[in-house]
Parts: sequence; structure tokens; C-alpha cells
Amino acid sequence: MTSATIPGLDPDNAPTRHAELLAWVAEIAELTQPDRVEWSDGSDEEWTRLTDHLVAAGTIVKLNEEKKPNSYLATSDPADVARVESRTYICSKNEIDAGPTNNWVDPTEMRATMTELYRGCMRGRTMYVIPFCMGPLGADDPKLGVEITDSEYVVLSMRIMTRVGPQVVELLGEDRFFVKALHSLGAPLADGEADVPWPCNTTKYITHFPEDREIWSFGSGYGGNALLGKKCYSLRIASAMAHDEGWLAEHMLILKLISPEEKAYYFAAAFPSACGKTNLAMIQPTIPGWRAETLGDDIAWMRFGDDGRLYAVNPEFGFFGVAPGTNWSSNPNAMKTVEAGNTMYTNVARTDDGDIWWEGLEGEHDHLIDWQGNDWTPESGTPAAHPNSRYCTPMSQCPIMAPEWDDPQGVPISGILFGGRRKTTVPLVTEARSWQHGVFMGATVGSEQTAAAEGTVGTIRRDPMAMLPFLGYNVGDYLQHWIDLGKNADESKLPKVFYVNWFRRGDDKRFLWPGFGENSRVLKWIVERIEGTADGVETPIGIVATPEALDLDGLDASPADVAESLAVNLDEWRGEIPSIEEWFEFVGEKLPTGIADEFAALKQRLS
Ligand code: GTP
Ligand code: SPV
Ligand code: MN
Repeated sequence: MTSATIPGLDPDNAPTRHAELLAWVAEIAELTQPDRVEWSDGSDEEWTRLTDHLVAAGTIVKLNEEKKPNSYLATSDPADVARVESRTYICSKNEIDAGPTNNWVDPTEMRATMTELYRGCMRGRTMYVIPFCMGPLGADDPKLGVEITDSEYVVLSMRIMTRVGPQVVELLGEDRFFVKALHSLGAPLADGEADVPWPCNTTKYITHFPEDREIWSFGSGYGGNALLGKKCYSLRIASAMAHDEGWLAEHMLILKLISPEEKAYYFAAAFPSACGKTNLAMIQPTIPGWRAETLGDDIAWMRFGDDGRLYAVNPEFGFFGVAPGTNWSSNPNAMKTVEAGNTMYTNVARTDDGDIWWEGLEGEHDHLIDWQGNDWTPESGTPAAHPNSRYCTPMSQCPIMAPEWDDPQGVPISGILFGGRRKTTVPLVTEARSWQHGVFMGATVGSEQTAAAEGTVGTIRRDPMAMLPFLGYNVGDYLQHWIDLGKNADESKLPKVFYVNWFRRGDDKRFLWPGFGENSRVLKWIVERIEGTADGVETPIGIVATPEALDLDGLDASPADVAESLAVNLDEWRGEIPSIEEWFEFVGEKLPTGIADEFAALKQRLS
């Protein structure tokens, strides 16, 4: 088919006069050969039409309207359940600009390979064009994008996760810059061929062209592989933009903590995937008089304001949260958010009365339909929900959203927290001695692998600032960028940096620290350090809280466990040195001098 004959492609049918956008849409339609082209408007009518379509196709089921209003459960192909880091590429012009942590292919070669994959790949399907905005619509320089996709599930999820609709088209105007984000399931249908519930392709590419600010994704319909506003744009492409323009795009939650004196403190915290960001973002403090509100659970864009402070905004519009482990006691605010309805669940289990269930959720069931569509009983011996099953839900439904969550100004950050999932070695909370020491802490974050990506669960890997899978450029340049931002700032206005670990374990594998709402006790200590009122003990690794300095009133944990959670075991830390050494050797020649200096000083203090 030529453009003249693909229904919906006629520019007169388009809601925009943006010449570059219209030309790109025509080029992709001619390449991918969809049956029709449709411009997504994010309307309720579109939501109803596409959910009806996917119910008929068997991709999603409608949940019990009384229990989960306007909500659906999608179950994916068992081979398409998480981000695929081994198939994720940063195709910068020069290999050094992507390396050493990213997969790299020459951009010309990659474009040629993927163009052949895209040729005819939307046959039998509808090509949707989704204009979207990351961050508040009222920003001076709104960050726009357009995703082209042949997945209705992606259209529905993008409506939840990003700002879409006529206001975005208006912002695009006739010539405003936008990120081109091309996505295909890679599953064309021959004439009369029946579709499968979760079309995808065994060949997958999640490709970024950082200099061109472009994303090409092929073969997966899941999460960060397919909802291109999220990790692809807001972290990989945005981190490259931020490096060029002097700001930061980070894998961080944004939290507001309000003291009994009604003073508000904003924190940003980076933990690797499935290591507790959503839970901390929605924390329900257990200590009397303290309250928390949230601004974001996964991504923060931060830049210095005119007053010299670092301000953060959340580019997202929804939560794509890990389901297992979420419940009314661990995260009541997430539960209230999803219970409000309008939620797309993926790969959780379904109850006989059309509700959902996952491991860790309250309620016992003799029978379920598991995430793969099989009958499940407590004797099955397999998880009913996939460990990386997720809920996708509008942020506006969260009962503790901070009123300023949609403010383009952002919020001034008082503290930055880094953390990972470590059974040993890393204490509950450590304060950095300086900005540069904090950058060193972030640069050496280690964490046990989780189910959020393919790989062996439990293996420790270094994950700088929890950005290892999300860096759009060279990690050495990235760490230098962090150091430079601190050098050029007024140190007294910089956020203080802390390293936390909620996951330390005792001999019998039990968690030493109860975590979740009790983490407010750690946040209180952090606030008091910022105010200069709490004690900490100088150790070779930084300033560590003492049990006496933490508010442990009413805590259900043994004093011995708390002490062990805070212990700095010098032998364990000496044992870290070879693995940090190995990591820095891998980072290579671009490792900043400032980081090497911090490492030398740490080794000195440990010797
Ligand atoms: P992504 O969305 O993949 O980026 O993950 P995330 O960092 O938002 O992680 P999330 O908050 O969803 O938590 C992941 C898992 O860690 C869940 O199973 C939680 O129950 C568990 N978890 C979160 N906070 C704590 C904590 O303080 N202590 C313990 N023991 N587990 C926690
Ligand atoms: C993560 O893996 O860090 C996520 C989920 O937040 S995804 O959007 O799939 O990247
Ligand atoms: Mn994440």
C-alpha cells in the first residue's frame, strides 16, 4: 500500500500541522504497512474502544466492576515479562560514548538492521500515533515525544503513565522539538491469520540514538521495553540531554516528609529496580507526628534553581509498580491508588470472582487462575503472579500526592539517598562526608539482582546511582557530570547524600530491620542530620547512625538486630575492595579522578 491508500494516513485526517511529525508518520507507515493509522487522543471513548478490542482479542480481561472499577488484567507471553538488558542498545556515533556499560552497535548499521525488521511489521494491525509530554504541561520547555506503536496495550498504558491528549498536540505546535519513539511488537498478521493474545517477536531490540534523541523498539510489548516515555525517554535519552544541558535525569523517587513542626523536607532516592522506591515513595511513617506525601516513585529530573538549590520534577503521570509484596500493611497508599480503579494489571493472578491476587497480598484463595492462565492452588508450588508482575495506575489517584506534584517549578531537594539490596556489609544508614564522597557512594552501589530484568536473581552487581541499565552515555562521563554539578554549586545548598540498606540479614536469613513504614525512623535521623541535631559516628565508610540516635520508640525489633543492622564490619568492607576495584577497572579511563581519590582514601581508612 502507498500512503494514499493506507486509511487514516491522509494528513487532512491528522490533528496537527507539524510538518516534521507528519512526514515521520508517513515514512513509518510506508515502511511498516499497517492496515490503518490512528491518532491517539487519550479520550475516555478511546479507552473504552481499545479495552473492548483487547478483551475480544483475549489480551486483557475486565475485572469485577464492583471490586476493581474500570480495571483490567493483561497476561503476557511467558517470554516477554521484563526489560531485556541484553537487547538494549545505546547507538551513539562513537562507541566510547556508549561504553563500557551499554551494548553498542554503529548507528548506521543498527538503522539498517532494524529498518529491515520494521519493513511490513505492522501488517494486519493498526498503527497508533501518540503525542505525549513528560513532566508538567506548564513547563517553560515542555519535554514532548511522539510514540508510534502497533500495540493497543501500549496506547492504554501510555495514557496512564504520561500526559497525552489535545493539550500535548497544541504544545507541539507546527515545529516544536519532540523525541521520536518508534515501537512495534514485530508480529505482522497475514491475510486472515488469527492473532494471539500477546503478540511479540523472539527477536528484540530496545535501541536508542542519543545524539538524534530517537528511540527504536522492536519485538517486546512489556513495560520499559514498550512504554517508551519511561526508561527509554525519561532516563536513557534524557540523561544524554541532561549531560549536554547541565541537569540530571535519575532513577529516583521523590518524597516529601513533614515533621511534627510542619516543616517540609524533600528527598530523592535511587535504588535499583525492585529495591524499594515505590514503597519508600508512598511511606506511611510509623513515628507519631511525622507525615509523608509523594511526588514520584521511579524517575526524577533535577536542575539547579535561581536560588542555587537542586529542584526535582517527576516526568511521569502514573505508577508502574511491582505487584508482589504490595499489601495493605506494606504499602496501603499503593493499595488505595489501585483500588480507586482505572488500573491495568499485568501478569498477576485472577480470583474466581474476577478480582486480582499476588504473592504477599492479603487474602487466601483455594483456587486462582495464575499469570499464565493455568489453574492454581496453594499446593501448585509455583508463584501465582509473576515476580515482575505490575500495576499501572494513575498518580492522581494516590491519596498522598503532594499538592505540588504537577508544579513545573519542582521541589527543592534536601537529601539524596542511594541504596541497594545487600544481605551483608552495608549498614542501615550512612551519611557521606561531602558531595564528592556521596558521588563515590552512588558510584559503588551494589545490589543483588531482582526479577525486574533478565539475569540470575541474587547475583551482586555494581549499579551506579541505580542507573546501570538506564544510562544513555558513558558511565565515566556520567560520574564526572555528577562531580562537576557539585563543584559548580554552593556546597551549603547542595543536598546531603546518604547510603541506606533496608535488606541486611541475620544468620537465619531474617531481615534485621523491619523496613517499610519503619524506614521513617531512618528518615527522621536524616532530617536531624540535615538540621545538625542528631549524632552519628565517624567510621571509615562515612557517618553511621547509632542505635541511640535513632528514634526506636515502639519499634518491634530486637536491640541486637538493630545494632547489627548498623554495624560497620571492617573485614566485610575490606572484602568489598577487590570488587570495587574490578568495577572501576571496567569503567576504565574515564573514571573521574575525584572518584579514584575517594577510593584511595577509603582504602587508606580501612587499612
Ligand atoms: P522498580 O519499579 O522496578 O523500579 O522497583 P522499586 O524500586 O520501586 O521497588 P518496590 O518499592 O516496588 O519494591 C520491590 C520489592 O522490595 C517489593 O517486593 C517490596 O515488598 C520490597 N521492599 C520494599 N521496601 C522494603 C523494605 O523496606 N524492606 C524489605 N524487606 N523489603 C522491601
Ligand atoms: C524498572 O525495571 O526499573 C521499572 C520497570 O521501573 S520498567 O518500566 O519495566 O523498566
Ligand atoms: Mn524503576
